[in-house]
Amino acid sequence: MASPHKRLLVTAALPYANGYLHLGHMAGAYLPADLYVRYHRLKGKDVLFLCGSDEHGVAITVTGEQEGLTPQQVIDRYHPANEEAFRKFGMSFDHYSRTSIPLHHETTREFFRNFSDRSLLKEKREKQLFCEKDNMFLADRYVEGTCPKCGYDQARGDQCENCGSWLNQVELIKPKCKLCGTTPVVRETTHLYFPLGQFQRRLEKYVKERNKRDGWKENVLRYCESWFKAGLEDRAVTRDLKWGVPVPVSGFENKVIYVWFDAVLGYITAGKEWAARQGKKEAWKDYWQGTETKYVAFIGKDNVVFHCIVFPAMLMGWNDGEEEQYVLPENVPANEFLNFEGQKFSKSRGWGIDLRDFLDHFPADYLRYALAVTLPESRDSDFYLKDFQARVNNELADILGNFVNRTLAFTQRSFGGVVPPRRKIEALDREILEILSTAPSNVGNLFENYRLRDGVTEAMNLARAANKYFNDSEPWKTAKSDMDRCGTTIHIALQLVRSLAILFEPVTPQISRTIWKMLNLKEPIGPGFWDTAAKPGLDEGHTLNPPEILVSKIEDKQIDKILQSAGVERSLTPATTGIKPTISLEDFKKIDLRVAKVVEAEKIPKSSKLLRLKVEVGGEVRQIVAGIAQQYEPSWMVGKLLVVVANLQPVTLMGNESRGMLLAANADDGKLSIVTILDDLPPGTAVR
Ligand code: B3M
Ligand code: ZN
Repeated sequence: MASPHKRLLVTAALPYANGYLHLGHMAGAYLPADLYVRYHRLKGKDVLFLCGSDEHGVAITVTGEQEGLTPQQVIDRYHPANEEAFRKFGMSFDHYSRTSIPLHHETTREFFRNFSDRSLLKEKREKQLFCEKDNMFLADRYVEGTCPKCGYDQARGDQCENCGSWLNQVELIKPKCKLCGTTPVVRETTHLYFPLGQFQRRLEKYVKERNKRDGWKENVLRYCESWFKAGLEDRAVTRDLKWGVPVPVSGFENKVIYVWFDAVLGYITAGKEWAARQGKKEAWKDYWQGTETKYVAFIGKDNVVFHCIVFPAMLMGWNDGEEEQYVLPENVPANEFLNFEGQKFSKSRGWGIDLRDFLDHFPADYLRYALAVTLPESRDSDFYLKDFQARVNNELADILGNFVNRTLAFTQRSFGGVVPPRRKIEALDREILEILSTAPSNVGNLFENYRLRDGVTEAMNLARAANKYFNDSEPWKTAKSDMDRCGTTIHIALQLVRSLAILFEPVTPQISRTIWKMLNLKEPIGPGFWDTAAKPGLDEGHTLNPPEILVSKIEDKQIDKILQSAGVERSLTPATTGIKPTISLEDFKKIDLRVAKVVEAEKIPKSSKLLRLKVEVGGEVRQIVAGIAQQYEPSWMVGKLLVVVANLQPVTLMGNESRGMLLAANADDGKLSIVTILDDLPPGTAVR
């Protein structure tokens, strides 16, 4: 669909400057944003692409405490490192800013003051968690506990990473101070609150409208719906912390503004800083305040509430009182998570690979391609190094690289490196030219609809078709019998090479540049080039440069080396995808599996999935909550002998404590079967 907007503003979530970027980050927000932007630039759109480091909040101060650094030292270590890693990865930001700069403090304070002056902020005295040992209020990540919504036991004071809930810290079950591990007490403190509830109706309308116009992703809509359903509440936007933007309201001078309030405004600051550096101080307004702008915010799924609800509400709040009108996101394409070798990326557990390390081993384009075709667009996806190797070797090298190299080598050998003339066209030629003529719009439509993964796959399909054309045309044979025919084949193959360079530019910009150099084309691939890929664009008689290898295959030993540096024993092959890395016998022995006899079973009210079971395990009856209500009748369960993990940390599910977990087989299609014991063994018997 052709968009009526003249300008495109694209932002990608501001990563915290408290650690190095890993591959999960790249697949979440950054690569998708870059694909989208590069495509639109080639379409000739006027694009501004902004990002920067998020340098406030407890994410920074906790890291400082862990690494023995001041907050300033933390951000001065990670901001430049991440900016550099992004550059190496090929992110085409127009500007990469940071939120610790004075300009950003000004932007944030301006919004805050505006809201305060217009009485949008309410002062409230409320209960907060206070650590008596550390003598401080435990803002945000200073406290961890069990999520009241999903039972995840490492939820933070403000947010549960597992279910995406935005939490009020006093709701946390079994809260613990992150610094000393003790249980905090509840004390009262005064904060300023932003009246989110006041905006609910307008926000619902906003999401509905934009979804209708620009097709929001299912996962994002689902998150929004659930928050609307729960009802939006006032939220504190100040914190009892030292690190952050000081609150510009009297009586609150010794508090700072909540990090999420300032972080989303960081996008605006990035625009201002970009404009200043261009020497056109006001130019940011063309994008941020123009009615002709389409604004798209790329993020990971854990940031949805802040971008679909909090940020739009803040912008509405501003727009209500000011003449300068900010654009609201037209779409917020959020990706799910990427796992590494079957497990979640985790900084604290040291699981995953830093982008920097990866780029020391392999060219960025290899990674960009492999990530692009496994983007977690609608559900979590997995990154396996063996899979990465296979994607590079079997697709990037064997399909794209091979087609380009064989075509160019053939031209050198048989036509002295000069584009031969196109003579009579035959059915095979007509067919491939037909495919070529629709490829840019096919790929483009997918990109425009945020189906970036499919778009890249579609571009590779053109390379596949091109190889088939080469094979079927057999130019090595016609070179001996019919030079005109052979020349026509090579002429068309060279056109395909040129088009492929353009269609791959968003995903593998360096490879495209190399192809362009080999084609000896002077004007670099740039604005407006996309649509030219539908048609031949190389003239007969044009002289090419000698070919060079485009993509080299990755050897097993290269994969082994990076696996070692990542601490992974062996990568899982795509065929065994899903099998987790090897564990030791010791590790396995930690799990206490026991036979358990069901003595009672009942449905949990209001839950379609959960059953509450009372099971006997070696002289003790305990409660276990299991997600098997759709498959098993409670009455049928009674008397069955199950296998349970008896020493699993208890969790609370919908208010019901579950002490242990029963084993069940889960098939991909949702089918499920509990594991039962066939013979009559006493409850409590060990299972090994
Ligand atoms: N820094 C959270 C994160 O890195 C946060 C994003 C800010 S976007 C304005 O996941
Ligand atoms: Zn949760």
